[in-house]
Amino acid sequence: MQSTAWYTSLVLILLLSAIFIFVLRRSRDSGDAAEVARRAYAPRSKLFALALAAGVIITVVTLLPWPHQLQAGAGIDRVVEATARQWSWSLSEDRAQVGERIEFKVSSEDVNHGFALYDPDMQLVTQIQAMPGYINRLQHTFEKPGEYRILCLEYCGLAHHAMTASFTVSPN
Ligand SMILES: [Cu+2]
Repeated sequence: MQSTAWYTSLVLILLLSAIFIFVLRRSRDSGDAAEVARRAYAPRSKLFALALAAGVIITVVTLLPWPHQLQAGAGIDRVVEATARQWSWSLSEDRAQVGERIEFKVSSEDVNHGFALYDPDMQLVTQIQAMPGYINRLQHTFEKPGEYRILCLEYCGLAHHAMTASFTVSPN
């Protein structure tokens, strides 16, 4: 993506430079400054309309896949409230099905904790901060069934290591 943007910029810079040099050369050839200006400015309104149309089209096309819909809660199949406290998790639900879009609403009753979701192989899948006074939303779609673990990922006191819960994902 970055190399595409880089090459596109490079091509546009070269094109602009060529136009600039072309106009500069033309203005030297002719002594009539008004005529040169007229010829140079004539394509401007067309170019402006073209740039405007391109701008609108590019904006619409690139904004469509943004996750605004998801942030507004659309497309969520199941909401799980996950509340942290020293030193345990309380989950409003502890199971889901493969393919469901889950939204974890994560909060804390006391200090900062870390809500970390591990798959059955104990690989970190996703995580978010659990903070008192805030509800942090974490969306995830489980792709494989099994017994997932929720661990605290933020040191929160003596029994931090014991702060675990399980979350079961069944095949659909
Ligand atoms: Cu902790």
